[in-house]
Amino acid sequence: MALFRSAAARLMAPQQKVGPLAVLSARFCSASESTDLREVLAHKVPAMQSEVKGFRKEHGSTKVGEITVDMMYGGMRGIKGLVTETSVLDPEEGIRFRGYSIPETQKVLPSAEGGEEPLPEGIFWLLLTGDVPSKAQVDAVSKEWADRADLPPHIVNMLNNFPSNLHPMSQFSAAITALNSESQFAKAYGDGVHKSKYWEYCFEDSMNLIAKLPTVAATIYRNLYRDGTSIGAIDPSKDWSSNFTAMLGYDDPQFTELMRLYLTIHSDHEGGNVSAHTTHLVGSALSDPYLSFAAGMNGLAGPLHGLANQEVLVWLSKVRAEIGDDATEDQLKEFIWKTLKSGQVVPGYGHAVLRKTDPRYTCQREFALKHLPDDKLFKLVATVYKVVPPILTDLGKVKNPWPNVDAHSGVLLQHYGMTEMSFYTVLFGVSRALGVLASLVWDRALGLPIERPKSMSSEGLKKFVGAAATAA
Ligand code: CMX
Repeated sequence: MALFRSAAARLMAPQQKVGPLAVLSARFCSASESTDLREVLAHKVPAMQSEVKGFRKEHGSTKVGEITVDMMYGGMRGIKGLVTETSVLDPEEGIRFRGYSIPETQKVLPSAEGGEEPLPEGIFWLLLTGDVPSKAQVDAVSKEWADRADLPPHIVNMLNNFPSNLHPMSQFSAAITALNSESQFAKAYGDGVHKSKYWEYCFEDSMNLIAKLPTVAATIYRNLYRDGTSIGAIDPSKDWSSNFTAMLGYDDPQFTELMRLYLTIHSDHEGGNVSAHTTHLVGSALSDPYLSFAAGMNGLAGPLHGLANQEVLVWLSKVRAEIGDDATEDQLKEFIWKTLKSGQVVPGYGHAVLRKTDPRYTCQREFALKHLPDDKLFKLVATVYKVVPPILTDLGKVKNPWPNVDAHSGVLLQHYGMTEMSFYTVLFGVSRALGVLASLVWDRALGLPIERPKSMSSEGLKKFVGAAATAA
């Protein structure tokens, strides 16, 4: 079905294009070469709208699964209840961004001059349009984001007045909420814009918000960890990550390369994870993109989701404090059992969907093997990778004993001097904007309605399945 055919397949086999899509792609060839992302998208939206309309007309009542009582009590695990165009997560293989695996993404997306890692501007283009962008298209996005990066004074004042004991994620989310003073979507809605135009305002807000996130994040970082020193001016000739690392106060080009990789791979993980689902849910009430994304960030700030990258470093620091840098496998095993017996999870391990090592972990490990093979903390992380999965498997209840993305990100950041672990989830958040806001634009383009699943009480559910009434 054309709707679900991957972009990779489309690009790799252009001769196989048939039917209306072939005609459309030929007709819009010049549009697809445009460096104006909004224009490229404007050509795709009507085609996708009519494709979805036709698909729903023909297959709208086709069943896609069944719901069990356990799924309802069990965090809706496995329920297929959302449509997300930007990426799909396979339990065995991991994430595919518009059809591309992580290694493929690293290969096909443009990189910076002299660099090897993909530019996050490219993943945003890919997630939003389904097309691999050219270097000229990616450069145009870098320029647009640099032009839109300034913060209004009330946000700077707000950030400068937060107490230093307010967690960076709370500061990040609060600033994003307050940025909705700039929302073109909210203004257009208030002015009575026609709903067919919602996606255009959602796109503008998303571009502005993404552009401003590094400035917000760097201001938080400088206030908390660098005595409030100035973030400096944005350089319009630099890419998004270069400007970000410069604002944070780092000048090592390898750290900027790491940031490009980091911001690319954390961007999207299909639609059901807490940050993506929350952004989508809140957006479905036509809350503007700032409010929707801030809500998603409050979910990312949970220790079972994005905050796990901070938790991993806290946990590793405890290992180092208690056992030292050169922990043996036996010492580690003992420490892990102690963690489990005290009723805590091993952070960075397990996943609600994945059933193998997260390819986002693997690609960060490859980066470490290439650039910091002798780093002591990396060696510790590598030993933890050997020791944890058999123990979690022995527990008997953990569905996925393998590491996720958060098990590896902190060690890389530490190597380049970013030791402030409570800031790590903010970096995750800056990246996550690329995926969830690309999805939000499509939500509005496809006219998805307010989300409102049905809930039941235990009593009602028991009656429904014919179980005995509650003893109480
Ligand atoms: N350590 C110890 N126990 C774990 C575990 C871990 N890493 N992962 C799962 N379990 C336990 C669960 O707590 C659950 O125990 P109970 O039945 O006693 O409640 C049991 O194993 C079954 O859980 P599951 O079905 O395997 O996992 P879920 O889908 O419920 O949860 C996740 C997934 C990620 C929340 C869980 O694996 C976890 O808590 N991991 C550690 C935190 C973490 O790394 N989170 C980051 C995930 C990636 C991200 O979103 O950024």
